[in-house]
Amino acid sequence: MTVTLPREDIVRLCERIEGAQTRAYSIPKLTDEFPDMTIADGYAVQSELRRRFIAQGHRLVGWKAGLTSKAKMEQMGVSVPSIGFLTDRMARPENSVISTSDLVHPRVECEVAFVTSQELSGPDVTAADVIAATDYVLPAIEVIDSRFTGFKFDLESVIADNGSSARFVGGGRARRPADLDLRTLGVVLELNGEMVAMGASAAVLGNPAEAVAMLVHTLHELGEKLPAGSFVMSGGITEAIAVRAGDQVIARYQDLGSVSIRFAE
Ligand code: 0L1
Ligand code: MG
Repeated sequence: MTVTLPREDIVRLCERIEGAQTRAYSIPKLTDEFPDMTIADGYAVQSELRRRFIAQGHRLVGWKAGLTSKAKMEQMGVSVPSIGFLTDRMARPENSVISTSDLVHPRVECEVAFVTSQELSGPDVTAADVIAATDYVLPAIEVIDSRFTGFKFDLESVIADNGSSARFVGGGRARRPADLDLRTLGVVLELNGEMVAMGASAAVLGNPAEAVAMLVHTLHELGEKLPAGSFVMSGGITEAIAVRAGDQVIARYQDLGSVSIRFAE
């Protein structure tokens, strides 16, 4: 990956993203000002954001794969998956109330999360390696929140915005991956008691473990590894659904139980 922007611009763009994320306002996509920005530039901005958050005391707890299903790629008009980092400040307990006043325009996604027991690294990691290195999988809801005006962006900008990461909630029933067929897990997403989306886990690159392998490959390109004990979100099974204050969301998974959250101002 080739970073083309000078460090000064990477830092300036990171400050723009950090302001929008921490004070919940929308900004134009970064490529409006830097049309030649590359995916590597996007990851350089994301890495600078991670460095700053860690320096401020946030703890890195894992990573997320994004844009890993056809539904998501079509919804957002991109053709390549992305990765982003997860910190303790983004985690929320199951059944909790998530505040919308510190988010711009939140959406929810149903995902399968992996908790690893061994380090994963390198360009050749396979889905089988991921499964062997996974302690357990559990159902999760990701709350994404693009900071770009109208939720409109391109891959370079959204990678800089840490893949729209905002909040994540794990819950339900944790299972050993060897006891499940990770390709055929069904999920139904309910918003205020009505089904709004459904799908099967194969929507995520054929098998969510493939998305985790892709994430490890991207980390390798960035000079990083996935440490043991990481919490990894493998990507939305369905398209993302917009939520607002007052909404109740339940994701019901086959074999993994359910996860619910509420939204309030
Ligand atoms: O988790 C995701 O798939 C989100 C990736 C970024 C694109 C978006 O905000 O929808
Ligand atoms: Mg997601």
